Amino acid sequence: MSHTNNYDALVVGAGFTGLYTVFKLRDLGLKVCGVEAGNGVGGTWYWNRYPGARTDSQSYVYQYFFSKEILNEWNWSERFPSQQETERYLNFVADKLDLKSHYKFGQQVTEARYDEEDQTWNIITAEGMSLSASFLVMGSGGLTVPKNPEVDGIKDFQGKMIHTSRWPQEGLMTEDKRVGVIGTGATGIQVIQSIGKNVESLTVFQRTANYTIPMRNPKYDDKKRTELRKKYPDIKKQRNETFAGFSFDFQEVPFKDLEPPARKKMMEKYWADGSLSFWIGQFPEIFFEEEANREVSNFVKQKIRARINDPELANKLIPSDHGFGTRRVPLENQYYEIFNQENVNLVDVNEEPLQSIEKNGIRTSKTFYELDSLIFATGFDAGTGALTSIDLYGKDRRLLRDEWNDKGISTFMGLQVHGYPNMFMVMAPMSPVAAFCNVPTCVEQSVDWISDCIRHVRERGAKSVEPSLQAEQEWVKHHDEVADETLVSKVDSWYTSANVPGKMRRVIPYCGGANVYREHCDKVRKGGFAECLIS
Ligand code: NA7
Repeated sequence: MSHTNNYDALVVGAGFTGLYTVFKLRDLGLKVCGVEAGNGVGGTWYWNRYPGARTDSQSYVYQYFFSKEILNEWNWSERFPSQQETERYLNFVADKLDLKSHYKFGQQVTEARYDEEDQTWNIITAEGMSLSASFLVMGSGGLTVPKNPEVDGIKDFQGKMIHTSRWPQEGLMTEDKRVGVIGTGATGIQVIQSIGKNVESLTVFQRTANYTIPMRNPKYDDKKRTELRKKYPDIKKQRNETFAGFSFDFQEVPFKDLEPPARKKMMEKYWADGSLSFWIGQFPEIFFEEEANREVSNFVKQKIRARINDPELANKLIPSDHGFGTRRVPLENQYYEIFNQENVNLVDVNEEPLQSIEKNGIRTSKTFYELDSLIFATGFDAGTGALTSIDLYGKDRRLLRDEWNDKGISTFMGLQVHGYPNMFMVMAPMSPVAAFCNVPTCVEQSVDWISDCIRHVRERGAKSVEPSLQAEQEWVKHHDEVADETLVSKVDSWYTSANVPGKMRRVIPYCGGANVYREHCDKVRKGGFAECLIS
């Protein structure tokens, strides 16, 4: 085992969070080491290389805004960039800022342990590396640990079987094959619409139908890019001031003040935009009021129905057990048209439960589906997975996994945990970036806060910082109160931890808005981190 003990900060992950953290902490004068399980930078955009993977955020907001140079030099080719383009962008940033030289790649962290005497964090990787530093920043992502379906016989399947987030670098041939896809969330939808045209047959196993919005994804030319660049100062400001960190915010006229035809007109306008603005940029009432939610849900249902030839099939593809926007709304591109093809079959696993995976297919309660390839688009142990899948020990040998299992998830603004001094997290539970924020917006905000906190501690000549138990409990209370008011909290999804059997139910993302969250964080910073125990 190799030992290297003289870092000031360890940063786990080389995605949007990790890269910016390494940059910021290096700028602060810290000796920083990044540790990444993958063999390159990208995080989510390194791992999720399944067919059709792309962002659901517009490229002009889904990027870093801290560097004018990067904003000026990087040229997006379309409104919603693909995985490949986003991965290239993050490589461009890492090369431009010379961040890769700070990383140890191909190192999977398995343990992080706080040594109270030395006030240092020690981490161990599966590959046998051991590192230590005063500060630990977990930039390991909110959707990192894949969750396979709970079906017997997974190991028996003899064809190609893969979780979407572990797609091989060299690709996976699905052309002219009999392919099964389990899962119809944001990922399943992108896979299905991408491979559906070229496979011999596609069997989609659906547990919950989702609402979707048709993506409008024009290509960008130099003229368009110049036009967008002129808007970057405004967009930067808007990102910081809006509910979800986008360049749009909820429209201001209350739902009830508009007559139904005016509401319909409004919905058509947002629908035509082909972005998430229909969800988190239109009527905020959809998150709180059943009636408003029903009307918007019905609008979307009609849109979906109009595209499906067979009315019975439409009934299956239209959500019936939750309202619009209470789960993550994916953007789609010709998703429903795929189901009009003869070689595509939709299996509702509520009517026809999955019984077993066998050597050459899937058995349901009704029949057997022969398959050459099986794709799990079954999501992640969201929010907590990256933190609880490793042995993360704080003070008094507390294991985070056990604490969160026994007492429930608890964090201070999703950034710190009491009892885990000098550890910071981004995209962790109880921050908006866990789901209700355009990722780079909230990543920059959170990392700036972390870097200010570390600077503050060092300037005071202190060595250790953690939130007080009281501050953490107050945040949890506030988080829960805000969440309980929403319709989101009443629906099963990864937002409510309901997708992982046995996981304690709790809303994962902060639902009060990225803008309001920013104000909370700023207040703590301006108050000299009085909510923290610094020694
Ligand atoms: P999601 O949104 O968690 O979707 C996972 C899908 O897999 C969803 O349709 C699940 O049904 C389905 N699933 C999971 N387990 C099973 C079993 N055992 N049987 C049948 N179906 C199952 O993950 P994604 O990867 O699509 O998206 C994650 C986020 O990435 C997304 O929100 C974006 O922000 C990017 P369920 O809905 O639980 O009934």
